[in-house]
Amino acid sequence: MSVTDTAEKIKSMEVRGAGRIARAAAEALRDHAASVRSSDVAAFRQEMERAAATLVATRPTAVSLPNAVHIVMAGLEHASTTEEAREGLIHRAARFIQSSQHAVEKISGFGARHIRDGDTILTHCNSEVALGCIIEAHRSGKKIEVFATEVRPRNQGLITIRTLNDAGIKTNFIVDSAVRSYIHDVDLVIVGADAVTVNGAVVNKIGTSQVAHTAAEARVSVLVAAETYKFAPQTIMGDLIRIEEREANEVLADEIARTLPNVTVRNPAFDVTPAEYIDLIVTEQGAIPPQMAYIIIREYLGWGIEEFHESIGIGANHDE
Ligand code: RI2
Repeated sequence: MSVTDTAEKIKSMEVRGAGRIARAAAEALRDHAASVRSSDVAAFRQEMERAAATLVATRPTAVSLPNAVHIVMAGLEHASTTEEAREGLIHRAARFIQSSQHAVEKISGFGARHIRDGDTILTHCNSEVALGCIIEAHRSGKKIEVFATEVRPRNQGLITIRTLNDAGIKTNFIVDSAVRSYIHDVDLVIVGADAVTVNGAVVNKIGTSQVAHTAAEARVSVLVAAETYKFAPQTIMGDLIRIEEREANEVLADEIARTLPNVTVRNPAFDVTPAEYIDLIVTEQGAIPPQMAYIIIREYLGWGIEEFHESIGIGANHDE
């Protein structure tokens, strides 16, 4: 798919979910690299940077998107010919897509081990990896039941219940505001993540922090399933994750809004759950307490650290 089409589909949420967005961006860069005709390496690089910027600008919150783009674009400046630049980029894109899929499988296996036979799990929104854990537990023969929220305003819960239904998992579908009414029937909350910050806070679909707060009050564990490329290196440097605020008409139809001139619709797509409400983050490298987020950023997203060191004058080759 072209860069423009991919960007459009990510913006409109036809392609959605932090992992899927990341893979779609890598695919678009790969296809674009294959089609750019320029034989001048500087012009090729410039064109790829333009494409990368178009993709990154589509949705501001899921760091999987800029992380994926960064991984695919890395080293482009060292290529001396267009062919070398093209081949390198196509190779990195393919490797990213493959390792992203592999990470989903690994997290599903690790996460499933935290689910016990007879457990009831609550999930919010539609997370490929969170569902992977639940489905893997079911596949391994554990008898489980799920509560899935509706997820206003985009109703991603509908995708979740279809997937759970097709997997043959007993599922209860509830409105978002019913979480506290059922939390005592729940043994474990599992959600995905759009971003994990250096202090272990998890940015995920709006309502996740209410779910986690409710779970903490009821002493129900909260598990976050997140690939390492959802951790945000820029938060080391103090940058905040921007919470996307989407169109008002996702919440209230324009014709009704027009009759209510004193009403402003607010529609943040994500919220922040502090580390203290999270028991574990399950990554493809294993499960960590959220307070260890810095280690993941340092070990697996080292480029963020290098940039940090450069920014404070330690130098890019500092080897810690
Ligand atoms: P996976 C989604 O965002 C949801 O917030 C979900 O929890 C998160 O991405 C992670 O999804 P949106 O694109 O990568 O629906 O686990 O706004 O599939």
